[in-house]
Amino acid sequence: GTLAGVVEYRNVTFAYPGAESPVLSNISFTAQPGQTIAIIGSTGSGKTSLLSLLPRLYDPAEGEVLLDGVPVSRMDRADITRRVALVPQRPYLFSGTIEHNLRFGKTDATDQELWEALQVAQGDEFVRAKKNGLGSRISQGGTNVSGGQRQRLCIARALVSRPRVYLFDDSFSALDVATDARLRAALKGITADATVIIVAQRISTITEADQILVLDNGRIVDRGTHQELLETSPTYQEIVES
Ligand code: DGT
Ligand code: MG
Repeated sequence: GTLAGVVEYRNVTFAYPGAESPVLSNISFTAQPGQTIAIIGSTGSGKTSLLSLLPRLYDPAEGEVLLDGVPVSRMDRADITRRVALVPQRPYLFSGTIEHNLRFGKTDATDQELWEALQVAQGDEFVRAKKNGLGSRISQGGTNVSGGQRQRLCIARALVSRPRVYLFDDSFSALDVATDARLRAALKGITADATVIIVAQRISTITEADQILVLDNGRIVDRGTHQELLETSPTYQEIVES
């Protein structure tokens, strides 16, 4: 079908190589195209580890991660990368121009596509303000742009690649609340029929998610909408109040 991008985690347990105890235990959920699934939980609860299994940065010890019904363990990484864009928690920029960084996942993207992605990511203004615009140089690791600017460029890079599945690992935390809200509103249009999985710290980022998974010590302890969780989940209430 045209709406590919179904993500399913089926009884997934995962331990880092050499580690004794698993950081994820029996994780099961499904994310459908058009949906936004949010993952929330305290630091070290396993959010980044959970995301890392879809692009196969690691493979689970037990259970399966499926993309459109096919275990990712049977897909090659290039194929997954075409369909899944991960915006990592520590967004990384290469030395080279902004343009080079944005075209990473789709070398034939037009300038217009780059500017559209930047606009959605709330990064067009600061790029436009630079003397060389898209041709401005980024130093290795992106140390000559701010943390928030780096995040926006990495979000724009993901948008340029037009994936079926977006994974945002805490990608909005360096943005102020107003920019975060503007970015997510703009994102809605461009990701409308994609599958979006968002790890977040800030409750306001995820109140509109179709489903929120509450992670605690590597387990999904509660799941539901914001309203449902407010009524049923003590762990969620604690996070809201913190
Ligand atoms: P955050 O980003 O601070 O909110 O925390 P999470 O929820 O993203 O947690 P995560 O998945 O980074 O870490 C979960 C656990 O796994 C935590 O005990 C640290 C451990 N861990 C994370 N990355 C690695 C790794 O590369 N190697 C090993 N051995 N352990 C790791
Ligand atoms: Mg993390």
